[in-house]
Amino acid sequence: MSAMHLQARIYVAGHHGMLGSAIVRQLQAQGFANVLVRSRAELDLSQQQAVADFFESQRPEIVFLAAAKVGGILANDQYPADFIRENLEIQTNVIHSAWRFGVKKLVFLGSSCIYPKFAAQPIREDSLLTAPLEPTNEWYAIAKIAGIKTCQAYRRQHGFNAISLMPTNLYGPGDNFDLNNAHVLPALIRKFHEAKLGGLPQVVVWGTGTPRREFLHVDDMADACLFLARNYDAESIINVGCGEDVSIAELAALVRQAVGYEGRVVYDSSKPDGTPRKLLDISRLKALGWQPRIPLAEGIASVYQWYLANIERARLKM
Ligand code: GFB
Repeated sequence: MSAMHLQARIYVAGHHGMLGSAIVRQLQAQGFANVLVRSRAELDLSQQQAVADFFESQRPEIVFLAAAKVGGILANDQYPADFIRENLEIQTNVIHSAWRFGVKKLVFLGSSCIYPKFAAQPIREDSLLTAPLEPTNEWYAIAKIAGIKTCQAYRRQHGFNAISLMPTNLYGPGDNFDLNNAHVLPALIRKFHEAKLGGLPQVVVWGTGTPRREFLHVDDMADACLFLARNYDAESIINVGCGEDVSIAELAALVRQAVGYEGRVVYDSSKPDGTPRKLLDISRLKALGWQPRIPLAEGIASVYQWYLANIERARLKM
């Protein structure tokens, strides 16, 4: 029987984050009865002993490791020490304690930025570590690559059943709308919304508008996480995406339309473009029988509605 049965004790690390909270919603919707969560105040995942104590006392059987320090292109570029250290600490502590205290399956969440900056498109799993990374986020990427290798090493040496999923750029309810460290999609929702309200003549989009990105709704990602926890048991990483990308200019047009803004879009090429293209090859995932459900335009419209309804509690700092 799969370890993923409805009574299994399932720990979601990072349940306040956009992906962690979507995984919790998905587990509850599918009838899992024993979902464990801890806030950062209750359990600081950077503290090795605290993490060990938690695993020893709670004995989860399944772990979704969605806790991470994440951010958009500028935050990655500005805080390299935080991105590499916090991610290394969190994942090392959780993976080690999960193995030590008998977890039956661990699902590690990586990122598509682990692939080389100029990887052949769409990006296959075997292009990992074949060429240099994109400099703006190499610190985060190196930490995530170390997480993948940690999972593989524990599988080889200890027979630990850890799998590593590589999501494309995610978006959805609970996203970060702070313009200093948001990813592009929530940043544009906020910029167009505030320009509409303020009657501003133009919205500034960073970079040249030509980079291409693939966007997956976080509810689709959470669904894929549960699907792969049930159906995937291998050392190799596996990509999770929707198989289609858009240019940043096309994305801006979609968000502009969803928000109903009528002014101009201008580009600030003093801001970095980052990787020119990041489209994942999802043929391995498709072959297992999974596919996404939420089209991009529909997803953007629903996130805009979420933003409007949650403007008070959305993360808006700047
Ligand atoms: O989403 P984003 O910050 O991350 O930026 P990456 C994607 C593209 O959108 C870049 C442009 O070309 C940005 O220059 N962009 C345009 C903007 N306007 C904006 C804006 O207002 N805010 C932001 N943030 N971007 C991240 C990595 O790379 O992707 C992380 O830094 C992680 O490590 C994440 O892997 C998924 O796709 O370039």
